[in-house]
Amino acid sequence: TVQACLFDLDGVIVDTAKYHYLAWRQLANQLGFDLTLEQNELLKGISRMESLEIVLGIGGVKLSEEEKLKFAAEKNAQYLEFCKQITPEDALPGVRNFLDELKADSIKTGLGSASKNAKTILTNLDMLDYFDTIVDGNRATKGKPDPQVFLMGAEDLSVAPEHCIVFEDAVAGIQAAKAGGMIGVGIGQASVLTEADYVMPGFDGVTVKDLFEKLK
Ligand code: B16
Ligand code: MG
Repeated sequence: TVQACLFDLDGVIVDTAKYHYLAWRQLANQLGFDLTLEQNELLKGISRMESLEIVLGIGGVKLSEEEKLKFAAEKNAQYLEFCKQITPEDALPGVRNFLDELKADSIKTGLGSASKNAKTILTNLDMLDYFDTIVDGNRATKGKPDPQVFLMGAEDLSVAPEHCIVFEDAVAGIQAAKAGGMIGVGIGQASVLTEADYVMPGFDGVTVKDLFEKLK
């Protein structure tokens, strides 16, 4: 039986992936190369500094530690600038309703995000109090695919991992869920999220009852 649902933020609750991409691409361009949408897939669910390493690897650019911190801060400032336009309307279709249904069914909810900006974004969405616990990039020390972020969430909620569903749009996030012994529901394409237990394009029209039936 499912006792808790843990949600990734970027790409599951809100489409901030496009802002991350724009900000990383701007940085890449500044360093003299381009970043494709396909390459951006590699950055989903990955921490800021690890993402920077991947981006620099793509461009074959070597920087000092000091420069890396400077560019990461610049990327984040640019990202936050884009995020200012996020309003409650930007929650992805069906997500709010799904969370309401979970609450009505007394199923606990948590956020498990690699982002250090998670609370800012949830505040812009006016969704901070939709979650019984929030584990973000400020609390977790290990990035996905390490299960830490989700295990901390399950522990906060006092629910055993096998009774948790994780909703994730990133390959690394599904790997984290599975490594933690949880059910991994992919948000996106089955051809990309091959390790997920079940994949759906989003929450639009999805009811808790129907989904739980499908996972049996
Ligand atoms: P920040 P999630 C992740 O969030 C993003 O998918 C990933 O692209 C980003 O690099 C990471 O957060 C860190 O974000 O720079 O805001 O701390 O998908 O785990 O909610
Ligand atoms: Mg994500």
